[in-house]
Amino acid sequence: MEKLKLNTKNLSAISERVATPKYNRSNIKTGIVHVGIGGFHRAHEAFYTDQLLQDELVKDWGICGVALLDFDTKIYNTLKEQDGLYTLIVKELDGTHTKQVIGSIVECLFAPENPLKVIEKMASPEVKIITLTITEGGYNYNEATKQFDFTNPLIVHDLANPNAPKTIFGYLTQALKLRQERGLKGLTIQSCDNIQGNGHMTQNMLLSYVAKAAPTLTEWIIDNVSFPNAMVDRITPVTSIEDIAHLKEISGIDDAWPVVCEPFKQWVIEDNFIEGRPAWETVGAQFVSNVEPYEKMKLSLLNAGHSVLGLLGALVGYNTIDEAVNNPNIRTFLNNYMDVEVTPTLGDLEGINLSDYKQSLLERFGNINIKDQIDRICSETSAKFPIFILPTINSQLKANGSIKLAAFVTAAWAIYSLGKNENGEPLNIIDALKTQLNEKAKTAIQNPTAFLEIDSVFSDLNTSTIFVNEYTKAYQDIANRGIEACVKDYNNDIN
Ligand code: CS2
Repeated sequence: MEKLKLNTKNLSAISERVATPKYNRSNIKTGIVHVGIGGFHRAHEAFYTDQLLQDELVKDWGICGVALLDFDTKIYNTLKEQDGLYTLIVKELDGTHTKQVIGSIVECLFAPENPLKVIEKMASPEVKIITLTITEGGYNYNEATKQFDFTNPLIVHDLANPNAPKTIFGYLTQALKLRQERGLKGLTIQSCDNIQGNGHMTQNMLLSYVAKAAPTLTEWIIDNVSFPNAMVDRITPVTSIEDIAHLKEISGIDDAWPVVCEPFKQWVIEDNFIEGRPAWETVGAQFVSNVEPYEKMKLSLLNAGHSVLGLLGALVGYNTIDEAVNNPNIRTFLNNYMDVEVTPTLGDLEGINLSDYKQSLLERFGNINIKDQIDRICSETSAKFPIFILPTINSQLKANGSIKLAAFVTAAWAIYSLGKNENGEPLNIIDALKTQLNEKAKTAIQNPTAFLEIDSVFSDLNTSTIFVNEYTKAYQDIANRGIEACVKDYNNDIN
């Protein structure tokens, strides 16, 4: 089969092999600027929007994808080369692949190359929404101080160089300033990151920055910009070399960076869009007035569940999440964690059957076709832990509930941070705090609580005697007997 490079020119030939956009992309206006064009955005929002654009009446909601960091050069160059097109490969439970070319990213910008172009785009009148996937750590929130971190050197840089910013806060502030100066309308800034109250977080962090960078803008933002909260969900592993080769081999499509994901998808959004929004509900998103319970459920069951499987599985020597969840002892441990420690913290979840939800998570985690990388799941645990696991521990401590299993996972993380699994093989740790975590982990060999001293992660958790005792016991136990033997005992204790 002739290999076709993915680009606009070849699209009609490609449409004979896989589904392609039915709409004329050159007629679509940019209504959304999206920052962070990694796999998740392309499997989720860009997918929903592509579905929406199939309706010939919808023309105003094309996406301009912005690559914010130097690190994003590769994805920017790839998308530019491919005219914003990429293949989405859904790995179904039965092992088949559903492929389609997504066309909703109609333009792309590389912020480090031309910051003013990005600011102008965000300030342009046709843009009504700026969406973000900038990762949990990207919000610059410090768990210890519960405030915006002004000590971050990139923030110091942005305050001194407003026209050549490096962070999202610098960009948003300049763009909103232009909108205000030009008498334009405001817009919606919508986070698509895994954070409880992600809209509130975005608003609070932006307003903290603006109070220093452009204080006269504060009132205008309060009156003219909305920040909906949202729960986003679709498991999107890192694309592998094999995925790229397979697409080329089977479908003859030469796509330098396709996206692979699971079939499941969910997007629950607070309906709070000050300048209008796409009718994403027509393609499966849910608009609700209060998204908080959905977010809490997803973060503390799915995302925390991932961390449990990732940290325990990494120590045992597994590479993928399905291997970890298909180990019956680890699976039972996760089940117990969800039932005994998380469920009591969730409160009332109207309209949701929690046991079905938990069951569906086990199935999704166990999808052997996905091969979601444990390295991906454990990456940036220092930013994930305060969002995915700490709230459960805090609620349980307050209610005198069990925190034993969460303490065990924390201890596993401390041992993981030493950098080797239980077979003595090196772990590929990816974390902004990697050095600090490793130093504390080494001290923890003698004094386990040293690990809990990283207050930007644990806040004041080390002042809870109950937690510290359970954690120390778990630490010593794992260090002496290994994960699997301990997990079995923990499971027996509960059952
Ligand atoms: C994962 C998420 O990063 C993580 O630790 O839990 O990326 C997860 O796959 C997505 O949130 C699924 O919606």
